Amino acid sequence: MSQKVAFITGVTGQDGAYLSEFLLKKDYIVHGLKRRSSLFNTDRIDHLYQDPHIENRNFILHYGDMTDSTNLIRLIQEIQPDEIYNLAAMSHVHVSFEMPEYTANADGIGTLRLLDAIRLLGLEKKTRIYQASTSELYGKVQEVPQSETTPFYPRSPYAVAKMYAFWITVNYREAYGIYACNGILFNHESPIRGETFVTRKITRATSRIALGMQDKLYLGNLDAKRDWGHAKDYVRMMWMILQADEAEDWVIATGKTTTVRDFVRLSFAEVGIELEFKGEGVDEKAYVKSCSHPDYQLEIGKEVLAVDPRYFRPTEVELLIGDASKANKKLGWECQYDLADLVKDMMQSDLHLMKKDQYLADADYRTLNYYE
Ligand code: NDP
Ligand code: GDR
Repeated sequence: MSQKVAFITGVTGQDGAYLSEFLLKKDYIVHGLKRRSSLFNTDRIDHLYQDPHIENRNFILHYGDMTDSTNLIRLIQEIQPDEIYNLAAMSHVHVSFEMPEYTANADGIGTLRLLDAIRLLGLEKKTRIYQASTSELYGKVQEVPQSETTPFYPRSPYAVAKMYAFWITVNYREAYGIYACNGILFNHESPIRGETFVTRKITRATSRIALGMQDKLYLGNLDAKRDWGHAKDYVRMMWMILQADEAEDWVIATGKTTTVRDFVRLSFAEVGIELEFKGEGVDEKAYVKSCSHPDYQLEIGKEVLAVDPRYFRPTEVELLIGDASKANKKLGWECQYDLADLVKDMMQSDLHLMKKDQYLADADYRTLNYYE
């Protein structure tokens, strides 16, 4: 049988990197869409890089952008993919309030551009497409846990753009018979999660604080609750969704929810530091209560966390908890990582990275000190 061909948009992102690894292991030829940038932006996939001068490569990158139809049509014509995974997006909820029009264009209309390219090129029967939909669609709480039948109530320009993408995917499936599916994925994290999402911001800062490289962590809403899984479990499900007999929409989640505050507690616990939270709302702070790890000794009573309202969102999603029983039953999908495994994995990786940073700083090399 000939090798399957996949086209991944957003290949340089967290999920794009894990999905590329996963598909290459399954002997796919993987094509990825990357944006032109003034600096290298392929850190997460550099280990998969293949010299363009060698023949028969199975990992091939192309320049492009979700806002450029001609580019997408040409690439899909050239690649003739069996499967498209549309992971590209301006994916930061808070930033989408600053860039609503661009977010609508890339995340909403970008999806239409891909679907319409399939139709225009007559690939309706050949090419299957996965759309990266999101638990942000549920927004304001209507029902818990949230499943495929829970109504949507988006609460950000990002979620509204993703709602257009969700429905245009359903529409092209129904109107043109394209095998097009939405994976409604709840938050999933990993050691290569973008540094400005809350989990990674916390594990990076916890590592730096434990190593004496940073005094304090500033966060926004500590009460928000998220259903956090590991990205490695979730990319496996993206593939399973496109192998199912019928094109459908699927919720992927762990079924457990945790506050941002408890994620902070768990991260500090990984370096043996117990925290005490005091105060409420914008006045809430966290202090070191005890240190049990010989390598990470901070002053007892030291303030290590404060709330900064700049991280509050104009409209917030307070509670997400998913019901993935359809995927569990029909596709046999199950998580291999729980929250404790996830926090451990992220903390181990960030401690290692921050120690490297510290080493470079001690040797008088300039280090990047930006932590939003
Ligand atoms: P990331 O932010 O890590 O990656 C996003 C990717 O999209 C990057 O490769 C980025 O490129 C690329 N991208 C952004 N804008 C454009 C554009 N205009 N044209 C082409 N490429 C673009 O996201 P994740 O990997 O975490 O998420 C993958 C997808 O899944 C996203 O669509 C996200 O909205 C969605 N999702 C994510 C969840 C999560 O918890 N991680 C949960 C549910 C849905 P560059 O590297 O150059 O910035
Ligand atoms: P989210 O992820 O908005 O759920 O979107 P994020 O990690 O940004 O926020 C989660 C919750 O933490 C609260 N929070 C903070 N968030 C950030 N980024 N920075 C802070 O300092 C901070 N303090 C508190 C937020 O208010 C929020 O309630 C992610 C993205 O990956 C989307 O692309 C994806 O669709 C959804 O997950 C599912």
